[in-house]
Amino acid sequence: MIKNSWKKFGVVVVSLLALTIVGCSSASDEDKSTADSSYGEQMDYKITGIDAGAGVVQAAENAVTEYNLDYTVQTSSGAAMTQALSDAIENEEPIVITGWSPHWMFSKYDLKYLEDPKEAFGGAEHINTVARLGLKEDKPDAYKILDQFEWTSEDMEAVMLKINDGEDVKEVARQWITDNEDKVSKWTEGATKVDGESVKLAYVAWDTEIASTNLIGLVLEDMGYDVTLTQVESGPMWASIASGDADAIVAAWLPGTHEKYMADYEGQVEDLGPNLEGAKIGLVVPSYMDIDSIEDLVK
Ligand code: PBE
Repeated sequence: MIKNSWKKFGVVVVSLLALTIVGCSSASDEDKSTADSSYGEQMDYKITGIDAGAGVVQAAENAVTEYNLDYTVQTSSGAAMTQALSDAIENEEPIVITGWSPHWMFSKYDLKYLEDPKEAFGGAEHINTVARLGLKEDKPDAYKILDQFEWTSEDMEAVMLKINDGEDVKEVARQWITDNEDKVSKWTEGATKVDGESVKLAYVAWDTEIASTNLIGLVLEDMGYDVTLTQVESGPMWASIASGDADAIVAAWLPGTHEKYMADYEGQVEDLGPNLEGAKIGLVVPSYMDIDSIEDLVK
């Protein structure tokens, strides 16, 4: 209201009080640039994403279309994304990232998922172990261990946090195995130790998969396997179990995130079921941001 009356007043006295009017118009610009209306500008209309092959990036691109957002999804890597998040939080600046759980970032920072009424990011996810065809016959003990591998979001987050704190991945995995003998012994139950047979696991450098793949790799090593962990991109990871170049992955996010990969390789891989329940993907923002839903990004 004040703005309007000043505007009208300004029109009347424009020739006499030019300087005053200049002052007023800049004040009204300031009024406009509060809270959510300026978030888009401050973020350059960018959603900070990870690698292009990630399902969460694909889902974010779908969300941009479905919610008619004026944003682009900037691809980079998991490490670059969490660095951008940390920088933004340090300066209390707005940022929207392609997030997922479990993840150490929820313990380290005060964050929230943006509500997703159109379900562009799907619902509850689980992480499955998927093997190449024939692994059961070729390496029955490795197959058994991989098949019996399951843990919780809390387990995984604890491992992720320590790795993020800078501890050596192998040492963190070793410590977890020592502290969780009861769980690990269930994974190896009924499996016989081997003498240096090879097992190849493929994974992507997502923090979740760095944790799980290193952990199960070490369990297999303890059972006598000669384990190779190969870090690749998302597409090649899936291709490697279909071609038989890798024996297994513990990184299949289903039913939504890797739906397309799973469909592409139907009949060419063997799904051993969930190793973790209660996973989730979505757009994540610092809690100090004054928005709650993806729909709020439209403004
Ligand atoms: N993630 C972590 C992956 C799966 C594991 C959510 C970043 C993805 O989006 O494909």
